[in-house]
Amino acid sequence: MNANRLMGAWLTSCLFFMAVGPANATSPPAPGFVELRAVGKTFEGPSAIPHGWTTFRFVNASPMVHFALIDRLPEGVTVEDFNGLMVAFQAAMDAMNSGDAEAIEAAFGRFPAWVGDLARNGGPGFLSAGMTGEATVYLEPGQYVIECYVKSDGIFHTTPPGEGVPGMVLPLTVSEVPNGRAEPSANATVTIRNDGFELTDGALNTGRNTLRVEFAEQQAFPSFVGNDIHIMRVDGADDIARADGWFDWRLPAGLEDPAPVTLLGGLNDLAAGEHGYITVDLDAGDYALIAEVPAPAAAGLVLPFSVGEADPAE
Ligand SMILES: [Cu+2]
Repeated sequence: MNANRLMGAWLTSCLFFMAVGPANATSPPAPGFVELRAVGKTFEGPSAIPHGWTTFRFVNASPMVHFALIDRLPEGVTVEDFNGLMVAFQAAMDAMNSGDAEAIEAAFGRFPAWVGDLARNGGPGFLSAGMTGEATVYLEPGQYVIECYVKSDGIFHTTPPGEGVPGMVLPLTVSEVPNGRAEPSANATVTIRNDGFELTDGALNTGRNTLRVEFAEQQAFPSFVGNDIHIMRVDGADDIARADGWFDWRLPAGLEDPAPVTLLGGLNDLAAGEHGYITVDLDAGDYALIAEVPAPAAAGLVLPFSVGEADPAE
């Protein structure tokens, strides 16, 4: 957009603002709020934001399940380096699908040494097609990427679709400028330990909930994943078992779109001792908290819960 068109757009928005007041749909998000959209297999969102408590309103405007994991890049690692790592992950996945032990070892051997230094900084959890989720985390100034490694036809969304074309990876610079946002308050708290979720304060209800998530412990699985939390609907007796088999990205059907259950968002990994928030609207019904780890039920990282009145027709 050139300068004249920018000025024109600015004037138009000023006139519109004067005409209809602050409720107009073109208002930028309030400080500390970011709108992130999943469109096809790409993210749309800002490239730079101020630092502080930040709510990511994640709009899944695609026909696929997605999530938005925020990684802080280690010092000296570029977004291009990160996209190179995504190529290595796809090679490892392809080798695992072929069952060739030598190829698997070779693929993992090509991972850069810094892969273990990627710092996870939360971000919105798994969200089914067409839904909107909200997660709030504290972001320090730094260079981040937001990634989604759900698979479609065995290909991670993060895998670059062509030379120099990034996959579902959105670079995000968090500046030294503070956003001034106060920390949210919550109506319930869940504490995550390595062997389970525990509701440690308050309760989840029908309607809007803000759930504080305390990462009392964090762990590193061999598949590079750790403790996190996602909210799924439980519509039938087998739903938890179906989800349990889906949450291991190393399996051919693992994290493959579509998910076998409806996913309402969540909060990706934070370090031990840190906390963040999930905001979610719940209808009366049955749900479960579940982690994206291999065999979450056996790991203890599934917690069923219900809200509201039981439907007498069921
Ligand atoms: Cu995705």
